[in-house]
Amino acid sequence: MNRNLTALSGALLLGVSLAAAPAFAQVAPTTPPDPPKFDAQGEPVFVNRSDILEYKALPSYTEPEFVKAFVDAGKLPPVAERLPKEPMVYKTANQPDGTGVYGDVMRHVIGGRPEGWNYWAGQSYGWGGIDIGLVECLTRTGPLFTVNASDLQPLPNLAKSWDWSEDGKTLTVKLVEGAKWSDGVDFTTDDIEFYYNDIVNDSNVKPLNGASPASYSNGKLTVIDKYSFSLSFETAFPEAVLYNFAYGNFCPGPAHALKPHHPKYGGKSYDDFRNAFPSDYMNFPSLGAWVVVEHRPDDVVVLRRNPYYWKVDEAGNQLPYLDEMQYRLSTWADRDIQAVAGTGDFSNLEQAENYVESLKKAADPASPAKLAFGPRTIGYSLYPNYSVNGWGEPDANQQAIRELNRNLDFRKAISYGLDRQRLGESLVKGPFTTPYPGGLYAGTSFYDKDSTVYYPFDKDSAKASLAAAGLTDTDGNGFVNLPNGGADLNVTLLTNADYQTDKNLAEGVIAMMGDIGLKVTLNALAGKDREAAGLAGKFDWQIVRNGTELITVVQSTTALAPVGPTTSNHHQANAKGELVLQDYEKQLVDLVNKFMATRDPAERVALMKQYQKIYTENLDGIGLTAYPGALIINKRFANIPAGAPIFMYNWAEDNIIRERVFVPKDKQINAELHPNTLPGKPGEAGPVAAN
Ligand code: BQZ
Repeated sequence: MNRNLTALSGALLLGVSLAAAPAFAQVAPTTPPDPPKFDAQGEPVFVNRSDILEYKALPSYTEPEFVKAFVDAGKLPPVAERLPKEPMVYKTANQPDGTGVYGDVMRHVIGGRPEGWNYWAGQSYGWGGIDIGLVECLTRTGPLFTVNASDLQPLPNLAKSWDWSEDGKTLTVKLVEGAKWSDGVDFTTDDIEFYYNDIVNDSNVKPLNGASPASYSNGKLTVIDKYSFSLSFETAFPEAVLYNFAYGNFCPGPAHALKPHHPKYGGKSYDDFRNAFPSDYMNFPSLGAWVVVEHRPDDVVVLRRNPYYWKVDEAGNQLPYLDEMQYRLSTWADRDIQAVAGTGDFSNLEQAENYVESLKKAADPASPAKLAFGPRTIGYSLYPNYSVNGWGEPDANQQAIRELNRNLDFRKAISYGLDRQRLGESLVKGPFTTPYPGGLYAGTSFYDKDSTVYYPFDKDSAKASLAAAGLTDTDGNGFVNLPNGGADLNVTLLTNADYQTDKNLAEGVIAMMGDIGLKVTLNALAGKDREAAGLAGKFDWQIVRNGTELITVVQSTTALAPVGPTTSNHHQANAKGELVLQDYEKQLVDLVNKFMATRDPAERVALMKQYQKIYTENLDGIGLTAYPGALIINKRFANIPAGAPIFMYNWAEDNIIRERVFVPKDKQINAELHPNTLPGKPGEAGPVAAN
C-alpha cells in the first residue's frame, strides 16, 4: 500500500479532518551523494609565496625595441625612471617556461560589454578579464592555487608588505614605492585615501564587486606618509581583510582623474561621477599591464602595454611580455567555440552544454588549443530574497513571497522538488555534474560531508512541505494559491540571459516547481541588467553562479552571511541600513564573524562545520548542481601554470598571471591591431606611435 493510502487510512481511523493533515510526510534529510570521481588534469606545482616574487632593485632594465624609440624621441623617460625603486620581480624558477620574450597578443572573446571605466562607481568593463587586467589591487589571490597550505596568505601586490600591531588591532601597510599610473602620475596613498574615504565609505558610491566598509572590518584609515598607511580595528587580527585587499575589492583608482568628478570635490552629481569616463574615453589611467586604447562597440576592445608597468622579470625585462590584449565583444558561448577553433586564444569552459563539442575538438592532435579540466568549482544555487523591510521595494505580492521565503517548509518544498541529478544531466551527461545541496563545496578545504544536510528529491515531501507552509491549491488549477484563497502564488526567478547554462537551469527549476504545484516565472536579463537587479534586490528568487567564498571561505568571507548591510547577495539592508535577520541568519553571521576573528586553524575548521550544518539545514541558499570547469588556451602561449583552475580564489585571467605569459618568437602570429604603439594621454583618441 503506498504512502498516500497509509496516510489516508490513518487519518480516517483517527477521524482527523483530511484538510488539516498534510497528505504526506516529509522524508528525513540525508547527507549528499558523493560526487562522481573526476580527476582534474594537471596538478599545480606547489610553492611558497616567496618562490613566486619579491621586490628589489636590479642592476639594469630592458624594454621592447619599439618602446625604446619612444624614449629616443623624448616621449618617454628611460625605463629605469618608469619603474619603482624596487619593482616587483617575478622569479624565473617559478616561471614554467622561464624568461619570456616580447611581442604578440592574447585574443580574448567575451560576452559582456564595457559600460565605462569608472569601476569605482560600479561600471562593468564587460568582465572576461578586462577589469582584472586593468585594476591592480593591494594584494593578489588568484595565483594562490599554487601556494602551499602552510604558507597560505595573499600575495603582495601594490601592498609590498604589511605588519600587525602587538594587539592585532592595527594593520600597517607599505606600498610599492615609485610605481606610476600609465600616464606617469605617481601612485601614492592619495589614491588609497580617495578609494577608502570617498568610494568605500561614501554610501552614495557602489564600486563594482561590492566593496563595503564591512569588507575591511570597518577599519579606520590613517595615512602615515606617501607610501604607507594603517587601518585600525575594533577586533584583533581580522586577517580576512588581507584577502579583501585583493581583486574585487581594494583596487584603488587614479585619484587624480576621478576626484574632480566626485561630488565631494566639485563634481556635479553622483550620476555624473559614475559616467565621467564613458566607454569611448580612451587611455584611462591604469596600474595594470595594459591600457585601453580602442573600443569599437559590439566589436572589440584593444589594450596596449603600459610603459609604466611596475613589474619585471629577474632578467630585468619590464613586463608584460605580450604587447597587446584584445577582447572581441561577442558571447560567452562563442568564447568556447573560438578558443577551440584557434581564432580566439582563451576560454573558461564553464557552460557544461559546450563540454562534449569542446572536448571533441580539443582532442584532435592538430587542435590549436589545449583544454585542461580543473577541480569541481563551478556551482549554481537558487537564492530566495529574505528581505522583508524594503530592499528592492517589493509590491504586496512580492512581499508575501519574501515572507514565504523565510518559511523553512517553503524552502524545503523547493529542495525536495528539485531533481538535481536530472538538472545536472540536462546540461551534460557523464561524470561532470553532481547534485549540490548548497553551502561549502564538496572537495574544498573546509567542506565536511557529515555537517551537510541534504533534502533529497521527493515530490510527496515537496507537496507536504508546501502544505506545511500553508499553501494549497484552493482553486483546483494545479498551482498552490497565496494564503486566504488568494491568486496563484507566482514566483519570479531572476537569471542571467547571457549564459545558456543559467537559462537551462532556470527552465529546469521552473518545470520541476510546476510538477509540485508551484508556479514560477522566468525573468532572464542580460548581464549588466541582471547584475543591477541582483544588487538592487529586485528579485523573488535568483539563480547565481556562486562566488569564491563557498569554495575557499577565506576569499570574500564577508559574502558568506549578511555580516554587513550589503555583504549578502540575497539579503541586504533597506535604505535606512536596517536588516531584519532570521534566527538562523543571526547564527551564520555570528559564526562568520568568529571565523574572521580567529587565527586558530582548528577553531576555523570547527566554525565552518557549524556554518555548513546551519546553512544547509536551513537551506539559506538552495544548491542546484556543481561541476568542474576547463581552461582552454591556445598552444602558442608559454608560462601557463600547470593545473590552473578556471575559478578558485579568482578567475583564470588572474590565476595564470598574464603579465608573465609569452609567445616564443617562432610561434608569434603578428595579429596585433596596433603594432609598435603605446597608449596615448588620458582622453586622447587612442594609441600613439613613437614618431
Ligand atoms: C570569467 C569572468 C572574469 C561576474 C562574470 C560574469 C558577470 C558576473 C562574473 C568568467 C565572466 C566569465 O564572469 O563568465 O568565465 O571570464 O567573467 O571576470 O558572469 O556577469 O557578474 O561576477 O565574474
